[in-house]
Amino acid sequence: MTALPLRLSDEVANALADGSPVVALESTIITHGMPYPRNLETATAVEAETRRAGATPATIAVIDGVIRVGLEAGALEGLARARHVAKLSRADLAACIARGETGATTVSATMICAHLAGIDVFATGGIGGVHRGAETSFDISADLQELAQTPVTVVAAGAKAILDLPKTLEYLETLGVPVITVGQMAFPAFWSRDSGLTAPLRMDEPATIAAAHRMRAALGLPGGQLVANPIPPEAEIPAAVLAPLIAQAQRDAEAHGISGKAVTPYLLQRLYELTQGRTLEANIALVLNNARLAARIAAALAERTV
Ligand code: PSU
Ligand code: MN
Repeated sequence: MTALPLRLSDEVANALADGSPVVALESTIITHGMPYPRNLETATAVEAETRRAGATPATIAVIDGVIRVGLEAGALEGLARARHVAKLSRADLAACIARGETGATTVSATMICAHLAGIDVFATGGIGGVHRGAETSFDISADLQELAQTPVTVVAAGAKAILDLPKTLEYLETLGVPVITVGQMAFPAFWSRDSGLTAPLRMDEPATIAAAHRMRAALGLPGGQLVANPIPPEAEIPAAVLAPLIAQAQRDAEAHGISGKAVTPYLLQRLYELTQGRTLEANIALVLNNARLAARIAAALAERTV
């Protein structure tokens, strides 16, 4: 049998052995979602925020063919500074490991690795989804299928607003993925609090979200949950401000023939330029907010006494 190259940091291994709360964090947001050095500052701040909120952070990446769960400062900095790091989803994970290579994990690959390590809760910025024009491009993020298969509760500020959000919600419904908003019925749109769409479920208490997570397992249902946590009001960029800029970024992507894995990083970078950096500030605020909520959900899951 092939040995599983999975290495937990001492801190994460101890927390899991104790049954204390652990929150998984992804690495593609560091390598492909934000520019250096803000990416490194953000990754460090998200880990600190997770600790402050009472959970152990476990940032996940593949380094030299080993799945690392919990990165020490040097490894985090190496990833943040590196250029042309591979972006790993479910499809790429085994090949990267087998070749002894390094790659950043997207939501889908992070869910797989978190589950292998025994971590139930994961915080990110915004999940991938159905892209605009998917009816011709067929561009649908592997994140959605992963939510249908892997039992990890993912806290995000909705799906990224560069996507086709109505189609993303339809697709999640088809796949049987619970979409749960917190504090409001409106499905949030990443940099904005309200997408104009109503979410199928609302749960304001971390304990309820934790109970629903356990109940899926008890029912024998595969897959996780998407917890859609709106960006804090003071950090949001109104959807009306962003709409024309997202359309512009979309046109630019088409004009430059951007496709495949490059689409999301290109659109995020283009919106950063078109908003003079405002989207990055909002992205940082929403990730911190998601880490806080994820820590509370992980704490509620860890509280079980029997
Ligand atoms: N959240 C962010 N920024 C990001 C991402 C999430 O705030 O860059 C990453 C995640 O890794 C997610 C990926 O899985 O974007 C989606 O990529 P794609 O659309 O190619 O599936
Ligand atoms: Mn894609």
